[in-house]
Amino acid sequence: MRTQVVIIGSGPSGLLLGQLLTDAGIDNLIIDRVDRDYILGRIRAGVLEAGMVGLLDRVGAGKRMHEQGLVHDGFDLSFSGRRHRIHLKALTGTSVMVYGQTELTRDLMDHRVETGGRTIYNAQNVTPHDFDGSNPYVTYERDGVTHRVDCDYIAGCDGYHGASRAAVADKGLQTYEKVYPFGWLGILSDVPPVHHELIYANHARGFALCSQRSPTRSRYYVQVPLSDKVEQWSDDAFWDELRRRLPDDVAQAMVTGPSIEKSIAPLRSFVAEPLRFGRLFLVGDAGHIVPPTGAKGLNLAASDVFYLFEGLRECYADKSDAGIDAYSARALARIWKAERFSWSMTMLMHRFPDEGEFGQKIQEAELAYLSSSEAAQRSMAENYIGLPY
Ligand code: FAS
Ligand code: PHB
Repeated sequence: MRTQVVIIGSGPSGLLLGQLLTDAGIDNLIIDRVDRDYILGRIRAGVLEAGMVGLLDRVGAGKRMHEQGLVHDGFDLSFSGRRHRIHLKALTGTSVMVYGQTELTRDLMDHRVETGGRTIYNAQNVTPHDFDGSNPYVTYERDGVTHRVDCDYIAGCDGYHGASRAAVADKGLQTYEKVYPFGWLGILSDVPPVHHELIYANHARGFALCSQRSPTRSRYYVQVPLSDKVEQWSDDAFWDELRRRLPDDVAQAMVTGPSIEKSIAPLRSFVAEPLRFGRLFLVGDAGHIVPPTGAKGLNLAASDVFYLFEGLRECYADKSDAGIDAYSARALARIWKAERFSWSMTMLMHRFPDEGEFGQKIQEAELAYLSSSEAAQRSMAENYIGLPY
């Protein structure tokens, strides 16, 4: 089999890139190791920057997002028993869209089928080959048969644990990492959100986040020790701990209910450099990870895809490699700014046991300063809505 671009991974990165390529008349094939239902069963991100919204509209997969998504003009910071709203729209002129990654992925999958895109699911041992040369190819096994796909370029959109970054680990890859001493215990429940916007809570007991998926479906998180197992947490224990970390008015207004999903995600900051190795490119989580505190993970995947697509389009349309030559540096410039913001939000909002009471007081002082300084709020707002591509 031959195609122009093989995309490894059918998550948001792979699907968005695949659709942009299809729309530009560039043949592509997506290969994933699991199937559609497994991918859609993973509950992940919830906040979309305008850049991601614009790309979904550009590829014609934004209809349901506009029908069901929630436009948010701000979010609350909760600390020292009070709340302060960060007025995103008033401070930057831009809002964010609250629309679950699961639904965004579903929309892109459905649109890919409607537009004739090809996806191979349940492919084992997907392996990129000869990407240092001009005739790369990818092999995979399925139903006991080994398949080979020859191509011009390979996009590694296979996430943090994928095969793409592993294939270049000994080819001069440099990695930068910070692992945080806690995780996020997340719950999805069909109860109305406690507030019409998100609430990020700093509390001596630990961080909490009130998010949502719709007017009838809520997404909540509490910081937990890395040693915790999700089985240790009953729904009641979760709700009790969440309410302890919120201001009284919010805790009293909280509507609780049974969890329809409950999981613990570890937090890390991670960047791989460079993001290009010959004709193989690392995209999205394959190249970087951010703690979800800044809602940047999914949105960084969008800007990577934008830069890589522009480069590949130039290769085919203008016979120019300028765009793919610039991809890594261009993407990393935006990635590191998002890594910084996600790190700073995580350091500001979470409890670090080693920092003691002094650390908690410093965080509360910084939040009190932030709530009194329009300049500081504008800085937080412009990073949260997403820096320019
Ligand atoms: P993905 O990991 O989404 O997709 C990679 C795809 O590649 C998967 O379908 C996988 O099956 C496939 N794959 C992997 N290895 C393969 C192989 N060897 N061969 C073939 N296919 C392979 N971001 C936020 O902004 N907010 C959040 O709250 C948030 N929560 C998260 C919670 C968790 C538990 C995780 C893991 C991530 C979270 N993220 C969050 C980040 C997340 O949304 C990512 O940024 C987003 O999924 C990135 O998309 P992709 O780059 O497509 O990678
Ligand atoms: C979510 O709704 O899952 C969510 C929202 C904002 C974040 C992280 C996660 O910063």
